[in-house]
Amino acid sequence: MNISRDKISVIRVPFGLGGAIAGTEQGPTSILAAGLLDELKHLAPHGVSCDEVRLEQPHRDADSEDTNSETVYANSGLNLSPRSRQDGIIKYEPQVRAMSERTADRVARAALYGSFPLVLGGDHSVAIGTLAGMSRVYDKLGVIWVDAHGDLNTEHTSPSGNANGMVLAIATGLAAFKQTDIGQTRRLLRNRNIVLVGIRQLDDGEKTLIRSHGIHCFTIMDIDRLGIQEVIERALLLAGNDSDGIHLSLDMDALDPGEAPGVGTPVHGGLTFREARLAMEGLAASRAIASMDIVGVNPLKDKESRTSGLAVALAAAFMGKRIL
Ligand code: NNH
Ligand code: MN
Ligand code: MN
Ligand code: MN
Repeated sequence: MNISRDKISVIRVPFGLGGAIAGTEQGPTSILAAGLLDELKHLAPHGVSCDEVRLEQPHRDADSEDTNSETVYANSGLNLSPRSRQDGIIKYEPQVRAMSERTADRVARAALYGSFPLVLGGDHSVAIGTLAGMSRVYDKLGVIWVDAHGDLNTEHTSPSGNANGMVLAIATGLAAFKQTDIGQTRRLLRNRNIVLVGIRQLDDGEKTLIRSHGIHCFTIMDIDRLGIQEVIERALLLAGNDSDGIHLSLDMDALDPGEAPGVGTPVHGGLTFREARLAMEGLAASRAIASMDIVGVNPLKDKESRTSGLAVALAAAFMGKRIL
């Protein structure tokens, strides 16, 4: 695989209804304000385009009770108040579907024209759209999922009902919400080409699923033991095995909240910026990555725009910026 990044399509998806708290819908604006396009201009010889997926209802109702889930998650993944969850429900499902369908169209169009899709979220549910769009163009897509969380809940195992925790269950056909519902015609992701990296908070249903479905998972402790470079090399082999391209999904909560505090669901003990940058360089060097999304920046929690600044630095490192 030798996939070009000479031309980049930045696709802004200002959608936050898939996450626990409001604010993430402002992620694209804050990442652009932190200077993304200036960096990319120097790195993409055939140019950078930037446009936005239009959404009808990207925001919460003012009287929404969703903020509940935030405190719940900060403490533990399990101890949930009853009203934050209803079995079998995906919160804001119609909005999530509409957003993912439009995102998929935009991503597929960029990929078909040989432009590298760089999707800016938004909460992680925007990746439902990226994966659906990429799977229209690539027959055998692999995924490297850099995150504190597994995002493998179905609508039945989810402790929150939030779509951002269900993306990979949807993309692999385990959830009731199917990729075919949003215009995907080709095969689904194969479990053995899914690789999670940086994981440190899994719900019980997710643990069971990872074990029973052969999904690869490098926890933060695996990174401590092996080193990030080795983990990335292994991840590329696993995600790339019999694949024709790999989607890289970067949830900024993979980083340690000490360095990247501006995320919806912070979990302590995360990647350092140095590890994340080395990961980006290693991933870029393989030329197997066909698309990327950067999600989870919540400007309302991002004092001094630290997290959006790191998102820009990581995107630039991935696109080829080097210290020397
Ligand atoms: N696992 C939890 C859930 O299903 C939290 C998911 N939140 C994330 N995922 N930020 O990356 O709701
Ligand atoms: Mn059901
Ligand atoms: Mn995530
Ligand atoms: Mn996460």
